[in-house]
Amino acid sequence: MKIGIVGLPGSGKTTCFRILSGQEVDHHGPGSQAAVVEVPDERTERIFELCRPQRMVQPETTFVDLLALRSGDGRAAEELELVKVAGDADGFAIVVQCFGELDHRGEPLDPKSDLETVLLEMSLTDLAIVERRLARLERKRGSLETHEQWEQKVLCRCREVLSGGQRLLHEQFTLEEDKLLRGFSLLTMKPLLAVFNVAEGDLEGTVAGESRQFADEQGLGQIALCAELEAEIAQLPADEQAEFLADFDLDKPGRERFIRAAYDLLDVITFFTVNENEVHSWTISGGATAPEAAGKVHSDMQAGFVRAEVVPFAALDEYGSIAACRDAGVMRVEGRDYVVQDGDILQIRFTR
Ligand SMILES: Nc1nc2c(ncn2[C@@H]2O[C@H](COP(=O)(O)OP(=O)(O)OP(=O)(O)O)[C@@H](O)[C@H]2O)c(=O)[nH]1
Ligand SMILES: [Mg+2]
Repeated sequence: MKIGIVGLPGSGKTTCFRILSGQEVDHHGPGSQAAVVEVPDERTERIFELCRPQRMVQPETTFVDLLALRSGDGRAAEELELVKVAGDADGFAIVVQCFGELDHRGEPLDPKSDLETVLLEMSLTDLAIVERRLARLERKRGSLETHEQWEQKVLCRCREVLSGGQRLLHEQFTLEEDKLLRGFSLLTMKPLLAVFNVAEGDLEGTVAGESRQFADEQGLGQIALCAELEAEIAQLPADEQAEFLADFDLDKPGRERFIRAAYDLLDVITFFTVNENEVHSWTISGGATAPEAAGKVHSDMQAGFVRAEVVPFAALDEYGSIAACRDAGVMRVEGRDYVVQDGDILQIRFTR
């Protein structure tokens, strides 16, 4: 999974990246940087404890600290950079400045307008991509093949949506159209998480008020956190971290809340496999079937899928071992159509 971090200059992108990656970075120059982050799942540790395999593998997510989006001048180069690095992202986190009095231009803080600007910039970036392609097709007018005529129609529809400042995510496309558009790595086809970066004294995000409502209306996921405070807490030894979090009435570190929100946004669920060697936790899109989950582990397992033996995490937690679950009759045998549930422990049976 890959999430791009975007936002206006000085909104706190790099600070968020530091919380997520645990890396000490100073990122003001051109270019972007990525960190692969191991995503904590307490259940993996519990399974490890109960089943005692040799090792534990947690899923990973890549976060990319991208360039600041700027409106107007100088956009073209940044656009290209953004599409190049972020084209294959599964979603974006938009960091919105809600701390301090003034924004990066020295104007009074206006989170709603900042968020609008970022959304607009993303639509305009897509619009430029669509128009470039349309112009190329237009040049061939008269000699367009049937599939190009179809493409032209699809792109004209996109142009209409985008020039109205809307995103493509909420448009209904057929599978074929969707496949075509994916090839363009359009930014507005991906889900968005608004990260309201609030001041230490405003953890409820009152300053973000209007912009939160706007994010809701736009169908964005959202969280509020104080990036600077979280970054400081993240530097502390583990036992002191808990104390600090409690002091600020935060039940979980920002890193975990951020990642959780991103997973919810992307509709990602976690399933587990366990044998004597390892417990492995995997992420997959919500709605995926058992053979698709098997394919995550190994393509042979998907091709030769026979059945899955399923133990929900809660059952293992209660009965203490897979064998005990089987004896208690809480292990289920599921076929090809089974939709994997968050927390399932799967044993895939397959033929080679
Ligand atoms: N008070 C306060 N300051 C913050 C917070 N988050 C970030 N800052 C400060 O805001 C400044 C910009 O933060 P960065 O994380 O570098 O922002 P950025 O979006 O990466 O900035 P550019 O890459 O230059 O666009 C830094 O001086 C941070 O210390 C916050 O939650 N509260
Ligand atoms: Mg930065």
